[in-house]
Amino acid sequence: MTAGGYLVAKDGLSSRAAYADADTCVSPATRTFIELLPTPRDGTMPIQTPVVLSPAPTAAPNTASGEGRTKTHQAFTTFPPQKFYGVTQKAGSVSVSPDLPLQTLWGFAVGTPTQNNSITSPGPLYVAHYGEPILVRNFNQLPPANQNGGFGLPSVTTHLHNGHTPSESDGNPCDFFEINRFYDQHYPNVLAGVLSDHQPTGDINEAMSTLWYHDHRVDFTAQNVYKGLAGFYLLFNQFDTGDESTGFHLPSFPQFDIPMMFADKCFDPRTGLLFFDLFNLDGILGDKFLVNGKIQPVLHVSPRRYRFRWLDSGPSRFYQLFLTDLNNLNAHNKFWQISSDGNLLPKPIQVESVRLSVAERADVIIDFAPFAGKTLYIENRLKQDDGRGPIDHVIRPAGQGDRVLQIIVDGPQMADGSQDPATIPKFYDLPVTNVAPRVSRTFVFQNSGGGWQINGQFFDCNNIRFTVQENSVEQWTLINDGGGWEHPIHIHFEEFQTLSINGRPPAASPLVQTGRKDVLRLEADASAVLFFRFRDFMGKYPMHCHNTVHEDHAMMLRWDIAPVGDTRRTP
Ligand SMILES: [Cu+2]
Repeated sequence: MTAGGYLVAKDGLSSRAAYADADTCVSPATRTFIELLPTPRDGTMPIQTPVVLSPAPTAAPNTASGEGRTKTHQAFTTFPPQKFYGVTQKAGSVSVSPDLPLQTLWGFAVGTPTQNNSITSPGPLYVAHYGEPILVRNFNQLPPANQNGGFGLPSVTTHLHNGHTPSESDGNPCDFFEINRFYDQHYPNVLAGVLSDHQPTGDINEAMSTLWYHDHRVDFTAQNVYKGLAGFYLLFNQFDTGDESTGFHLPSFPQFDIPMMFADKCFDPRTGLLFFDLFNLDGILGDKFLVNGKIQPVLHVSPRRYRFRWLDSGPSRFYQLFLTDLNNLNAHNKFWQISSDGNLLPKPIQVESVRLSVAERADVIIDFAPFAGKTLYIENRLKQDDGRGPIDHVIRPAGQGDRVLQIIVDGPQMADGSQDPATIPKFYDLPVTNVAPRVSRTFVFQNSGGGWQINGQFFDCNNIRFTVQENSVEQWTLINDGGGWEHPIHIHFEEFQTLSINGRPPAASPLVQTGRKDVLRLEADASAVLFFRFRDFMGKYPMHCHNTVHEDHAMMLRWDIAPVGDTRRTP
C-alpha cells in the first residue's frame, strides 16, 4: 500500500487498485461548492424537444431499417403517439469537477445521431403530460466494448422507471439492443385502470409525477448507469400542472421545480478517472457525492418555496437527507415531503429528513423565506461503510455528514404563488386495498455465496417464474433472509401499497413509508406485505433488487401478465 492509501496495481488486478480494502475508495481531493448545479431552468439539464423521425415509427418492429425491437407495440393504435423524440446514447467528454480531468462518460444526447448533439449525464429531461402519448426513438451509438475504458457494455435497454408502460417499451433487462441499432419506445402516459376498471381515463389516484430512466441491460446495469446512462422523466396533469397559479399550486416548473439526481462515485487516485470495481459483489460506494453530474455543486435560490425532486440513482448507497445550517446546528430545519417514489402522498407530511435507498424518489417543498441571506446544505447524515446497507440507524450529528449540495439563499425577492403545504388538505386518495387477492405470493431475498437470489434462484431471462392474471389483485410478501443486508426491491409496471412492515402498518413518521411506491426498502431482517392491482397491459416484467450490484449478480426474477394467471405461492 502506498502513502496515498491504495494498492499498487498487481497483475490482473489493476481494476482493484483504487481500493485500499474491498470497500474503501480514496479519490483525489476536489474542492467543494465551486460549480453550479445543472438545472432545467438554465438549460444545463437540457429539456427534450420533439423531432420528425425518419423512417416513421411503426407498430411492428422495423427490423429492415435497423430496429432492435422484436415485439409489436401492443397499444400503438389505442394511444397513438402525439409527440416524437430522438435520443442518442454515445460517449462524450464531461467535467464532473474542475479538479479532475474530463471524464469519458456514456450518456444520452438530445435528438437523433445526425443532429450530433453532445451527451449530458444526467441525460435530457422529458416533460410529459397525462393524456399525451409519446414515442422515443433510442439510438445506440456507443463505442465498441474494447473501447469502454474498463467497464460498461455497449448493449443497452432503457427502462422508464416506473412508467405504466407496455412490456415491449418498458426497457426490460432482456430487451437489449446493440450498437448501430435503434429501439422505439412507446409511452402512453396513461393512468392505471385506463383499459380496465377506470375506463376511459384511468384512476386519477394512480397519477405519478417524478419518474426517471436508466439503462437496465441484464448483468450490466450497475456499470452502465454508473457510466452515466440515466435521466429524469416528469409527468404533469391537470392538478400537478407545473404552474403554481393552477391545480395544486405546486412551485412552477422549471423556475422553482428542480430535479436532483444523487450519485456517489469513485475516481482513480492515480488518473482521476471514474473507477468501477468489477470484483465487488456487495455493493459499490463512492467517496465523491455528485448531484446532477457535478461533485458537490452549489445552487442559488430566492427566499421563497421550491420543489426539489430527489432521486438516489445508486449504485448502492442509502441516504438520509437533512437541511443543515452550519451556523445553527440545533435548528431541526423542517420541510414538506409531498411524494414517495412516483406518487404524490395523500397530503404533504412535514419532515426533518428523507431516507432514500437506490431508485427511491421523494419530492419535497422547502420554503427558503426564513433563510434569506443564509447558506444551507443538503446533508446526508446516514452512515454507511459498505455495500451491505446503512448502519441502522446511525444518524451522524448535524454538520458531520456528507454535504452533497450547497444552497445559497441570495436570489432576488420573488413573488411566491405556490401554496403553503401546511394548508394543502389533499392531493389524491389512496386506491382501496380491502379487496381479496386472487393469489398471495412470498419471495425470500437471499445471499448465496457472493451471488444474490430470490427464492433460491438466480435471474434467467427465459424463466417465467410466475404469471399474473390480467386485471387481478395480488398480495406479495417480501422477506429479507438476514445477514444485515438491505435490499431496495423494485417492481416494474404497477405501484404497490405497503400493507405492513414487520407486521405493523407502515409509519408516516419520522420516515414516510406510507403512500404508494415502486421501491420497497427491505431493511435488515424485515418482511413486508404489498398490495398490487395489475391492469391494462400484458407481457414480461421484472422484480429485482435496485442495489444495482445485487441486481447484476442476479437478484431478479421475471414475471409475466397474461389472460390466465397461475397460483404459485413461492415462485
Ligand atoms: Cu440487494
